[in-house]
Amino acid sequence: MSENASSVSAWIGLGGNLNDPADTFLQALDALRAISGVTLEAVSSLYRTAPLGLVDQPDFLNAITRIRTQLSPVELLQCLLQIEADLGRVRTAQRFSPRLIDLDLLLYGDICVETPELTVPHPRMHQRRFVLEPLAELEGELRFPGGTMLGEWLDSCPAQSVEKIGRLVGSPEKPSRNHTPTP
Ligand code: A4P
Ligand code: MG
Repeated sequence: MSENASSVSAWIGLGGNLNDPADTFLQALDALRAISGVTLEAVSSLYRTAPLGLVDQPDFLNAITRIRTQLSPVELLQCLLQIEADLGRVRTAQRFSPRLIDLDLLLYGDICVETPELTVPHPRMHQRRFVLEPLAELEGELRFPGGTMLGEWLDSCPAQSVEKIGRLVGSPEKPSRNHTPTP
């Protein structure tokens, strides 16, 4: 963690379509909460979503979480990649392929980052209902760096099947392992 860093709100997308993604998400949230310099503030519902990019694969589950963090964007990315690895994610050469868990850094305050290892805001988030709909659930009036409102992006986002299937957690600070979908 950077010394004397002040905290920033950041949004992280969770996605997966192998094994039991909801349980893997709970493990990922546990791992995030365990990081010094990260506080979980909110977690969206769980969504079942049609695959984008490579369509011939199982449906995904998706969710998002808002954290406050004192980590820098790159430090946070390194933590996300480490959590993915610890949870058993194996990267294949094929892009958009099925995965146990994908943790994307969607937004980091109002900051834009453009480096070989990290682009923030996530460069494809505005084209993805599986990201924008959970974001709208938690913060419908969200404004992105550059000034675009979330609602504007949702209005121009391509159609995609995105179904809210239940709550992932009971509270941001202590996720419940009972993730049975609720109406
Ligand atoms: N990277 C750069 N910027 C970021 C960022 N903001 N957040 C780099 C996270 N990583 C970022 O990621 C490859 C590299 O991207 C990382 O090492 C990091 O340095 P990856 O997770 O290995 O690759 P990937 O996820 O297979 O590719 P990519 O392009 O990140 O895919 P996306 O955009 O994440 O899309 N359909 C549904 N319904 N739901 C999904 O969750 N996900 C994808 C993957 C496709 N279709 C989907 C879903
Ligand atoms: Mg990714």
